[in-house]
Amino acid sequence: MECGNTRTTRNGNADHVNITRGFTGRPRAHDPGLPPGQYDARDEWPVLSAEVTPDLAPEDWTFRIDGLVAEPRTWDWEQAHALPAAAYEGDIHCVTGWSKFGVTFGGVSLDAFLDQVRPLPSATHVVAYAHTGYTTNLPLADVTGGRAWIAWEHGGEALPAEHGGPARLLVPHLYFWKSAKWIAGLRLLDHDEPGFWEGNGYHARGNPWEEQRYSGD
Ligand SMILES: Nc1nc2c(c(=O)[nH]1)N[C@H]1C(S)=C(S)[C@@H](COP(=O)(O)O)O[C@H]1N2
Ligand SMILES: [Mo]
Repeated sequence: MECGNTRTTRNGNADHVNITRGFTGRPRAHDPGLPPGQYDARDEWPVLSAEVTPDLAPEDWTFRIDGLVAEPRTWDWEQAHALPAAAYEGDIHCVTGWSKFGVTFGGVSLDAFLDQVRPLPSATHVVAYAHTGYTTNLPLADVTGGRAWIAWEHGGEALPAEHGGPARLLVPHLYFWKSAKWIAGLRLLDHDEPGFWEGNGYHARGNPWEEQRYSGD
């Protein structure tokens, strides 16, 4: 976690950092911004989907939060966009090895949604689920405090469908499989419940700085 904070500070200077890296030709594997075992994908942004990309129009997109909350609720596209806009500029890390520096996403902080449903004190974990059925579990603490977003823009453009558009979950301090594409909702629970990859041997939390790739790491 201390590494995550260091990165956040550096992220304010992402352009400078990238230029410096290019001029010095520093070996990518030694870049202190890269979590262990990761490489810099530079201009590549691989698509990793267990499902076929759904044909989901913004008018058909909804986002729901239920489970251990005082007031379960569903937002449509317009209602979600009425919440305060929030952006992320920083890095993302896929468990298959690629990382990207200085990516920008736009959307709304998950805190803004959670404030409206008011999580109960008993809530400790969430299962995020997609409109396609993909699921992933996270500690509630990992999606609060300004560290998680519902994102519908990338680089100032609408998020492409193959990358989760109209909207995806973004939890960039954890491995990117936690950032469910085509996000449909969060269910708040009083226990941890493995999602799709976690049920197939991947780590329950997935902190890239501690290289939590597989269960037991
Ligand atoms: N719905 C859904 N979300 C998903 C996935 C998926 O297969 N389905 N793959 C995860 C994984 S393993 C990664 S690395 C990222 C990939 O996002 P990208 O395709 O935009 O790079 O999405 C995550 N979210
Ligand atoms: Mo991934």
